[in-house]
Amino acid sequence: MIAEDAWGKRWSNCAHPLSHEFMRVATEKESLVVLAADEPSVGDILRLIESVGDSVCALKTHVDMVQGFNTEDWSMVVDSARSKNMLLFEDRKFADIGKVTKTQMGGLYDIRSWADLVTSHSISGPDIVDGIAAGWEDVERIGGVLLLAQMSSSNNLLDEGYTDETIRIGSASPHVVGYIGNGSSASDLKSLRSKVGEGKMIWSPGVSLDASEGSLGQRYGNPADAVLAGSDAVIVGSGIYRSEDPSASAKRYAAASWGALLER
Ligand code: S5P
Repeated sequence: MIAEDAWGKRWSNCAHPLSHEFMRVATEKESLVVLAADEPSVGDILRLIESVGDSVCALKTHVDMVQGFNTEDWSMVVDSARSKNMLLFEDRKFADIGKVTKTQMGGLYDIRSWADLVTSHSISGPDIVDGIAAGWEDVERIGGVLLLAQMSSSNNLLDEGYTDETIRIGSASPHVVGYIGNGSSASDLKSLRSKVGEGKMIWSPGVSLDASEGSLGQRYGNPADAVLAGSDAVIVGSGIYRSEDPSASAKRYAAASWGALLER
């Protein structure tokens, strides 16, 4: 199948090149899964990429949770993900003023040099997106921002007015690829999709095929329901890396999410 047929209106309306890159990879792998590789060791992340890379489209990292971080080890993660044709997605959840955020794209982790996508809060206003883009510009790379429009955690403070303002910021910026939506609630996702329209992606964490609740306030919904409600990617962490057979588990999430896209 070609990406354009699988994605329909989303393909023709999403302008950012990275959204097309994602849709192409997803079509090739028949998977809408983004792996949340929340492991604090480079060795564990590398083993995970090796075992599940063929059925996931992007590697989502929290680089600041890696113990004993160093650039050399990290370049192995980057190379390994690239060799498996995965996008690199740093879930940094930036939240500062624009100029500080620009500097934070560099620094110890040098996110600007390897990440294709990053997450950002919109709490500090629209300039944060320009700060992130300026970081990529400094190293002559193109990247995309996913703004947190909703969250999956219980009792979070992102109310509907906040979501609406976040979409307003995102719509006005060519650097915003899309939004993080609450994967634990199909109705939240439907409402988000109706506000966002076809021109941006929605990626959803808070999905599981087995659990309805995670630890420390995480909530889960069904990944196929999330896609049917309008989500374009399901972000899966513990459902894959904590399972006894991560490779088999990743394939289950891939099949559930891809099947739902075709149904949609
Ligand atoms: O609202 C959110 C936003 C994000 S990006 N809720 C989330 O859980 N996330 C991220 O998704 C979180 O940082 C983690 O890496 C992943 C979910 O992990 P899981 O183990 O619960 O699947």
